[in-house]
Amino acid sequence: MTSSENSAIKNFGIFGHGGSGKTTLSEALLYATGAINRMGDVEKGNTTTDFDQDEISRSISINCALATVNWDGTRITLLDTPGYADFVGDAISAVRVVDSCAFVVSGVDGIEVQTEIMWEKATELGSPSFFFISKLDRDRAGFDRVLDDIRKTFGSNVVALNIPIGEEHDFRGVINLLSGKAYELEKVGKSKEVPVPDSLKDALSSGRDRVIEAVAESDDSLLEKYLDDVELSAEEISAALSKGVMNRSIFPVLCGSASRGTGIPEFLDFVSDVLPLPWQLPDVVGKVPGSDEEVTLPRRPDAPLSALVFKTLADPYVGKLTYFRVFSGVLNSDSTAFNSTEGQSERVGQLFQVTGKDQTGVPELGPGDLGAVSKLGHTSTSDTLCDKKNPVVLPPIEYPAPLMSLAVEPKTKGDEDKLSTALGRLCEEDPMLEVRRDTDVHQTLISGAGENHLDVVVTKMRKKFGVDVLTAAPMIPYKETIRKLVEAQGKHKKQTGGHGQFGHCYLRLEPLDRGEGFQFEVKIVGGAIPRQYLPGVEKGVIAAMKDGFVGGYPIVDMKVTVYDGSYHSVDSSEMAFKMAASKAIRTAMEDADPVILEPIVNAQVTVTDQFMGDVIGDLNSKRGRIIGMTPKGKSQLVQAQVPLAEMSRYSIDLRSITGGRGVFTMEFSHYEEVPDHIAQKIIADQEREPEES
Ligand SMILES: Nc1nc2c(ncn2[C@@H]2O[C@H](COP(=O)(O)OP(=O)(O)OP(=O)(O)O)[C@@H](O)[C@H]2O)c(=O)[nH]1
Ligand SMILES: [Mg+2]
Repeated sequence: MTSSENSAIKNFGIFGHGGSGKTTLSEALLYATGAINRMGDVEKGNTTTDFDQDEISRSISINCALATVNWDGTRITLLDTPGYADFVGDAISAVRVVDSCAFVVSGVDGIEVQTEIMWEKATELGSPSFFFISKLDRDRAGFDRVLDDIRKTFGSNVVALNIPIGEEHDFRGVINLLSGKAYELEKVGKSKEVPVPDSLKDALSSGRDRVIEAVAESDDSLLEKYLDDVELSAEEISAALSKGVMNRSIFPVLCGSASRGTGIPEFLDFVSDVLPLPWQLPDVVGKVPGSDEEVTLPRRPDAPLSALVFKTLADPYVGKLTYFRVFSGVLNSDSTAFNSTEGQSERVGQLFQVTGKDQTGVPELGPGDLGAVSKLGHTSTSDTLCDKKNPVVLPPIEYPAPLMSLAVEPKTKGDEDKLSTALGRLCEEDPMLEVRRDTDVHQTLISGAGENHLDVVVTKMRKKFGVDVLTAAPMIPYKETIRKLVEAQGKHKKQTGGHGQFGHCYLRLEPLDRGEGFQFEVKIVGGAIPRQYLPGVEKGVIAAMKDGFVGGYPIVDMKVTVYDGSYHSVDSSEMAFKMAASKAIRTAMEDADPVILEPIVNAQVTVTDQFMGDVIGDLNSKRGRIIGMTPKGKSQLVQAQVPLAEMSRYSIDLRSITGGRGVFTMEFSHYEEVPDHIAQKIIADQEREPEES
């Protein structure tokens, strides 16, 4: 293997909605190139790129997975990505590190949300993109209908390069519109040339006209010839097609059936003939570490190294495996690299080319290569590896904020350390997972993209790290406060044989503004309470405030003044004053008009106009206050303040209102009083729920 510019290297990622057929397409491509000698099936759990146990048991992709194959002298690396929204993190990593994007669209279901979401990412990055209409062998599959759908959604420069021969169960091959040749499936992944069926001759000629028109339009010199009715040569067309794909003025459409293998050799021909080579793409742009100065690097082997880590597998037995893509320069096995994100040198051992779970040792990886290395000490996902003498940091991968949280605790007492080790490892390999300790409610919270994501995390903790956990909805950190100035006294007096106990104080409680916390003031005159007992008073106040009054939530935003009291020269102690102060607080609370406070979040919801009304209606029903609506591209950004308690399942609600087309973020804003009827419900729920979940 070599990274010279003379050898053809191509890479692309496969994106699309959940279940559109990406993994089956990957498998068919592997089979057709001879990389595997038996075609696996997602449902049987034996495909190359869905090798993880959780993927096998759920029959969906959860991780992005690599495969490197050879076709017609071109080394092709493909990256199969997950399509379900809960696992979008790995698709977002993948789109950053591939040169081109293949979008798989089901020939039955057409364009679905996740395809649009990933299309936007590819557009932001300027990645050459094309489509594969899959599952054409299925009942109710319709090539023309779906092609139309793609054109309507993504624009008029979407052009079919292949059209199908036959429909549904009779679907048997494709016609290449440019060569005008027809191919039928001979056996899986292998086709033979056949005469163009008479019934498709018109479609071939009009389809071909369309391609040539699109190609001519993408190139000024060709357009002139075209308008002058000069016939364009095959070479001119093919060169202009490649250029048009590279600069995103043409989005080709291919088609087939991955499970039967139809259209697969034609797909591979397209990849090796049309997609850009890594060094044809614009230079990589990064920054000098710790500065805003830009660095540009040509995507060539003789340039300084730049590579981006896009995935980390933290296997408790095999150790850590780091997946990266080389953009410029060459990384050699048994060398060193500089992690410019962390400012640490890394010893690099054996480099691997990866296909599914199999690794093949290689001496080097160069521009356009995606591979892996094990046992890096300081490197995590999104880090840049480079040459220490020419340091550069590539822009980090940006993941969406987590949308849903769960509280977790180990089933077995004493497993707390094991739990935190497992969560630490899982965070290393999963950029969409966040873990934090909520000290208000004493819970460990895991946050992720949705229910299924968190379910996979919990399953991994059990199967990979041997920690069984109990999960619960996160507790809402309610607080309490008072609304009236009150005064009260508390006396603690006990005569038990010898030494007695005596403490006595008068306290004044005053409400403070939201967020002001707790203030304590001493206004004792004439030594009514000797100085050494005052810390006892403050401790008693703090202890009683922690215990709460209405619902057992900590009392906040209150000023307490101790202004009088009495003592006993023998029986008084700090402890006795502590007891007295706690008692005074409890008595005072009775009359202080106490109330429960709840956290309010700022929520930002981005949706298209059609869902605005429903989203706002739903936020209103959640006791939300809409505070703004701003246009944001084709969508609207709705800003609202909503009680956190109403938002715990918002990712699910928003998904069902918008069919997955809405996104949201939220962060804590402030505390507000809970309305009476809600407060009663909080207290009732609390009484019903046992302590342990
Ligand atoms: N008939 C037919 N079924 C297909 C074809 N491609 C995929 N399928 C089936 O469609 C289902 C989903 O296929 P996958 O390849 O797992 O789809 P995916 O896009 O990888 O799904 P995620 O990775 O989970 O997003 C499986 O049951 C496949 O067997 C096809 O060309 N024809
Ligand atoms: Mg898949």
